[in-house]
Amino acid sequence: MSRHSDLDLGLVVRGHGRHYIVEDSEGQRRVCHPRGKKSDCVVGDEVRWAPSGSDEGVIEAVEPRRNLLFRQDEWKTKSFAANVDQLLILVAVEPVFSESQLCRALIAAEAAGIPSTIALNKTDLPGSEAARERLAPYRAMGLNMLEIALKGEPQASIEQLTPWLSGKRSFVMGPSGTGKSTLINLLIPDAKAQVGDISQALNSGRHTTTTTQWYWVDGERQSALIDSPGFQEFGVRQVEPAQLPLLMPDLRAHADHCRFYNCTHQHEPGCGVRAAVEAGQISASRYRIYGEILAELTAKRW
Ligand SMILES: Nc1nc2c(ncn2[C@@H]2O[C@H](COP(=O)(O)OP(=O)(O)OP(=O)(O)O)[C@@H](O)[C@H]2O)c(=O)[nH]1
Ligand SMILES: [Mg+2]
Ligand SMILES: [Zn+2]
Repeated sequence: MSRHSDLDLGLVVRGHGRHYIVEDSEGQRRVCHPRGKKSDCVVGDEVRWAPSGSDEGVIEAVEPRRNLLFRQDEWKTKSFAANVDQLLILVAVEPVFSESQLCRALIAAEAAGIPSTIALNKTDLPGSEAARERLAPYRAMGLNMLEIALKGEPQASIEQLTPWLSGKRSFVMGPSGTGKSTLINLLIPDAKAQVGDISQALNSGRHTTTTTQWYWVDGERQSALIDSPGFQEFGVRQVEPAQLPLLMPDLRAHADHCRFYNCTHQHEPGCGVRAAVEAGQISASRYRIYGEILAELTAKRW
């Protein structure tokens, strides 16, 4: 038994720089400070905590994690959340999403062992057809895909999402302005997550999300949604170069057919992946993005 196993278990529901909001087993939330200098908990962590002062607490230990979703850029690692059941990657018809970022989010989730769903939001806007076409390779890969429109008449979208969210802890991720906080507010009426108004000029009074935050969907605290700030950069430097094709299901399906067991699918003769690209079984854009990420992972750092 660990030294702290007599302490209460709490759930980290929000991080604020050096302190955290921890929810106890009764659902009460309080500010907690990590013991010592290291503050390496993330939203979703189970922690052992002890009361301090009248209404605060001290985090004494972080319980072992089931999984950890993070990105690793060139110089820093950014943890998103721990112990989540599934990832909802929200993209939108507008702003037009970067396919490279979408691929990277999927790779990070696959590396963490977390299943993903892609939802295309704002299908009420013109341009839906083009967005749908760009997502065709992901549908063909067998990913769970949803199409939603959260503004105006969102009822049909909510009905589509609800069974999928039920009983699960879902992390909602995606570029800025895709509707993550809008979704949270629709499913959790008292969430009051701030929603950005895209009609205003960039950076002038836009209410975009700045911290990752945990919301319970139901009173029994079985289903949770985790809102997160939109990202721009998305490094996957935690991945070994040889692992990369194995984290991309469409490439993985053809990697067994390569002549060389250590094929990088770049220039080698008899490459099953390149043959599949030429045959139209792997999308040209996914293959290009694979090459770009591989170059990043193998580049020398000076
Ligand atoms: N037309 C249309 N607009 C939408 C839809 N869903 C959300 N929006 C609008 O998109 C804008 C951005 O929505 P948010 O929910 O703040 O986006 P977010 O993903 O939380 O953005 P960040 O917090 O910056 O990451 C707001 O003006 C919403 O009203 C939709 O289905 N259709
Ligand atoms: Mg937001
Ligand atoms: Zn190959």
